Amino acid sequence: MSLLNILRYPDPRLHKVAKPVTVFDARLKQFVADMAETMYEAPGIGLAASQVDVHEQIIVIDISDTRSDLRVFINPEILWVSDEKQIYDEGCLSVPGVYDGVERPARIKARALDADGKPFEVDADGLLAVCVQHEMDHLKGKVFVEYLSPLKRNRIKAKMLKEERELKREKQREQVAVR
Ligand code: QAP
Ligand code: CO
Repeated sequence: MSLLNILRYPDPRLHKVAKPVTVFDARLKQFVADMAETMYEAPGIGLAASQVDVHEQIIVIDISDTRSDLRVFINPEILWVSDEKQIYDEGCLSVPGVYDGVERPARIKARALDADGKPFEVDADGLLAVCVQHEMDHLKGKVFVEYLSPLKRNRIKAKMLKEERELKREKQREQVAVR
Protein backbone atom coordinates (compact mmCIF):
# COMPACT_ATOMS: atom_id res chain seq x y z
CA MET A 1 0.00 0.00 0.00
CA SER A 2 1.21 3.49 -0.68
CA LEU A 3 -0.05 7.05 -0.59
CA LEU A 4 -0.22 8.81 -3.93
CA ASN A 5 0.61 12.47 -4.57
CA ILE A 6 -2.53 14.53 -5.30
CA LEU A 7 -2.17 17.20 -8.02
CA ARG A 8 -3.27 20.67 -6.95
CA TYR A 9 -5.30 23.06 -9.09
CA PRO A 10 -4.26 24.81 -11.36
CA ASP A 11 -1.88 22.00 -12.40
CA PRO A 12 -2.41 21.60 -16.18
CA ARG A 13 -2.26 17.78 -15.82
CA LEU A 14 -5.70 17.96 -14.15
CA HIS A 15 -7.10 18.80 -17.60
CA LYS A 16 -5.91 15.63 -19.37
CA VAL A 17 -8.66 13.31 -20.64
CA ALA A 18 -8.53 9.80 -19.12
CA LYS A 19 -8.54 6.66 -21.31
CA PRO A 20 -10.65 3.56 -20.63
CA VAL A 21 -9.10 0.72 -18.63
CA THR A 22 -8.53 -2.35 -20.84
CA VAL A 23 -6.55 -4.68 -18.56
CA PHE A 24 -8.07 -5.95 -15.28
CA ASP A 25 -5.10 -7.43 -13.44
CA ALA A 26 -3.38 -7.42 -10.04
CA ARG A 27 -1.62 -4.15 -10.89
CA LEU A 28 -5.01 -2.44 -11.36
CA LYS A 29 -6.24 -3.82 -8.01
CA GLN A 30 -3.09 -2.53 -6.29
CA PHE A 31 -3.60 0.92 -7.84
CA VAL A 32 -7.27 0.98 -6.73
CA ALA A 33 -6.14 0.05 -3.18
CA ASP A 34 -3.58 2.90 -3.26
CA MET A 35 -6.23 5.35 -4.48
CA ALA A 36 -8.58 4.28 -1.65
CA GLU A 37 -5.79 4.63 0.93
CA THR A 38 -4.98 8.10 -0.44
CA MET A 39 -8.66 9.17 -0.30
CA TYR A 40 -9.14 7.86 3.28
CA GLU A 41 -5.93 9.46 4.51
CA ALA A 42 -6.72 12.87 2.99
CA PRO A 43 -9.58 12.50 4.18
CA GLY A 44 -11.96 12.74 1.24
CA ILE A 45 -15.15 11.14 -0.06
CA GLY A 46 -14.06 10.74 -3.68
CA LEU A 47 -10.91 10.59 -5.80
CA ALA A 48 -10.37 10.22 -9.54
CA ALA A 49 -7.18 8.71 -11.03
CA SER A 50 -6.61 12.00 -12.94
CA GLN A 51 -5.97 13.68 -9.57
CA VAL A 52 -2.98 11.41 -8.96
CA ASP A 53 -1.67 11.91 -12.52
CA VAL A 54 -2.87 8.56 -13.86
CA HIS A 55 -5.04 9.26 -16.88
CA GLU A 56 -7.21 6.16 -16.86
CA GLN A 57 -10.95 6.01 -16.10
CA ILE A 58 -10.83 4.96 -12.43
CA ILE A 59 -12.77 6.49 -9.50
CA VAL A 60 -13.03 5.60 -5.81
CA ILE A 61 -15.87 6.93 -3.63
CA ASP A 62 -16.89 6.41 -0.01
CA ILE A 63 -19.65 8.69 1.27
CA SER A 64 -20.39 6.55 4.37
CA ASP A 65 -19.91 8.01 7.87
CA THR A 66 -18.06 4.84 8.91
CA ARG A 67 -15.58 4.99 5.97
CA SER A 68 -16.42 1.34 5.28
CA ASP A 69 -18.37 1.44 2.00
CA LEU A 70 -15.78 1.77 -0.76
CA ARG A 71 -17.22 2.05 -4.29
CA VAL A 72 -14.98 1.58 -7.31
CA PHE A 73 -16.08 2.87 -10.72
CA ILE A 74 -14.04 1.88 -13.77
CA ASN A 75 -14.95 3.17 -17.27
CA PRO A 76 -18.11 4.84 -15.86
CA GLU A 77 -20.91 6.04 -18.14
CA ILE A 78 -23.96 8.14 -17.33
CA LEU A 79 -27.08 6.38 -18.64
CA TRP A 80 -29.69 8.91 -17.49
CA VAL A 81 -29.94 12.21 -15.63
CA SER A 82 -33.03 13.80 -14.06
CA ASP A 83 -34.37 17.14 -15.27
CA GLU A 84 -34.53 18.11 -11.61
CA LYS A 85 -31.32 19.83 -10.44
CA GLN A 86 -29.71 20.29 -7.03
CA ILE A 87 -27.12 22.79 -5.84
CA TYR A 88 -24.47 21.32 -3.55
CA ASP A 89 -21.50 23.00 -1.88
CA GLU A 90 -18.66 21.02 -3.47
CA GLY A 91 -15.03 20.73 -2.49
CA CYS A 92 -12.11 18.87 -4.04
CA LEU A 93 -8.90 17.29 -2.77
CA SER A 94 -7.13 19.07 -5.67
CA VAL A 95 -8.49 22.46 -4.51
CA PRO A 96 -8.12 22.25 -0.70
CA GLY A 97 -9.92 24.86 1.38
CA VAL A 98 -12.29 25.89 -1.41
CA TYR A 99 -16.01 25.08 -1.35
CA ASP A 100 -18.73 26.51 -3.56
CA GLY A 101 -22.18 25.71 -4.89
CA VAL A 102 -22.48 23.77 -8.14
CA GLU A 103 -25.79 22.93 -9.83
CA ARG A 104 -26.10 19.44 -11.33
CA PRO A 105 -28.82 16.90 -12.09
CA ALA A 106 -30.28 15.70 -8.76
CA ARG A 107 -30.53 12.03 -9.77
CA ILE A 108 -28.53 9.90 -12.17
CA LYS A 109 -28.29 6.34 -13.42
CA ALA A 110 -24.73 5.21 -14.17
CA ARG A 111 -23.01 2.09 -15.39
CA ALA A 112 -19.42 1.09 -14.63
CA LEU A 113 -17.12 -1.88 -14.12
CA ASP A 114 -15.76 -3.01 -10.75
CA ALA A 115 -12.09 -3.87 -10.14
CA ASP A 116 -12.74 -7.39 -11.53
CA GLY A 117 -14.15 -5.93 -14.75
CA LYS A 118 -17.70 -6.95 -13.81
CA PRO A 119 -20.38 -4.45 -14.93
CA PHE A 120 -22.87 -2.92 -12.50
CA GLU A 121 -25.45 -0.13 -12.54
CA VAL A 122 -26.23 2.38 -9.85
CA ASP A 123 -29.14 4.77 -9.25
CA ALA A 124 -27.81 7.69 -7.27
CA ASP A 125 -29.32 10.77 -5.65
CA GLY A 126 -28.16 13.24 -3.02
CA LEU A 127 -24.45 13.29 -2.18
CA LEU A 128 -23.66 10.12 -4.16
CA ALA A 129 -25.11 11.65 -7.35
CA VAL A 130 -23.01 14.79 -6.80
CA CYS A 131 -19.88 12.78 -6.08
CA VAL A 132 -20.18 10.46 -9.13
CA GLN A 133 -20.68 13.47 -11.44
CA HIS A 134 -17.84 15.45 -9.80
CA GLU A 135 -15.40 12.53 -10.15
CA MET A 136 -16.51 11.72 -13.73
CA ASP A 137 -15.77 15.35 -14.61
CA HIS A 138 -12.16 14.80 -13.42
CA LEU A 139 -11.83 11.93 -15.94
CA LYS A 140 -12.85 14.39 -18.68
CA GLY A 141 -10.24 16.88 -17.40
CA LYS A 142 -12.78 19.14 -15.71
CA VAL A 143 -12.41 20.57 -12.19
CA PHE A 144 -15.51 21.86 -10.30
CA VAL A 145 -14.18 25.44 -10.16
CA GLU A 146 -14.78 25.60 -13.94
CA TYR A 147 -18.53 25.81 -13.15
CA LEU A 148 -17.96 28.99 -11.12
CA SER A 149 -17.80 32.52 -12.52
CA PRO A 150 -14.50 33.62 -14.11
CA LEU A 151 -14.11 36.13 -11.25
CA LYS A 152 -14.37 33.41 -8.56
CA ARG A 153 -12.19 31.03 -10.56
CA ASN A 154 -9.43 33.62 -10.94
CA ARG A 155 -9.52 34.39 -7.22
CA ILE A 156 -9.25 30.66 -6.45
CA LYS A 157 -6.37 30.28 -8.92
CA ALA A 158 -4.49 33.17 -7.30
CA LYS A 159 -5.07 31.76 -3.79
CA MET A 160 -3.85 28.31 -4.86
CA LEU A 161 -0.72 29.70 -6.54
CA LYS A 162 0.09 31.78 -3.45
CA GLU A 163 -0.26 28.68 -1.24
CA GLU A 164 1.90 26.72 -3.66
CA ARG A 165 4.69 29.32 -3.37
CA GLU A 166 4.41 29.21 0.44
CA LEU A 167 4.49 25.38 0.44
CA LYS A 168 7.61 25.39 -1.76
CA ARG A 169 9.33 27.85 0.57
CA GLU A 170 8.45 25.70 3.60
CA LYS A 171 9.93 22.62 1.92
CA GLN A 172 13.11 24.55 1.11
CA ARG A 173 13.44 25.59 4.77
CA GLU A 174 12.98 21.95 5.86
CA GLN A 175 15.75 20.94 3.44
CA VAL A 176 18.11 23.54 4.91
CA ALA A 177 17.25 22.34 8.44
CA VAL A 178 18.28 18.70 7.78
CA ARG A 179 21.45 19.58 5.84
C1 QAP B 1 -15.79 15.50 -4.27
O1 QAP B 1 -14.23 15.85 -2.57
C2 QAP B 1 -17.07 16.02 -3.67
O2 QAP B 1 -11.10 21.41 0.62
C3 QAP B 1 -14.89 14.83 -3.27
O3 QAP B 1 -9.39 21.01 2.64
C4 QAP B 1 -17.06 17.01 -2.72
O4 QAP B 1 -13.42 14.46 -1.04
C5 QAP B 1 -18.24 15.54 -4.09
C6 QAP B 1 -11.45 17.80 0.94
C7 QAP B 1 -18.24 17.48 -2.16
C8 QAP B 1 -19.41 15.98 -3.55
C9 QAP B 1 -19.41 16.95 -2.58
C10 QAP B 1 -11.62 19.08 0.49
C11 QAP B 1 -10.57 17.58 1.98
C12 QAP B 1 -12.16 16.66 0.34
C13 QAP B 1 -10.93 20.14 1.06
C14 QAP B 1 -13.52 15.59 -1.44
C15 QAP B 1 -10.04 19.92 2.11
C16 QAP B 1 -9.87 18.63 2.58
C17 QAP B 1 -12.88 16.75 -0.80
CO1 CO C 1 -12.37 16.68 -7.11
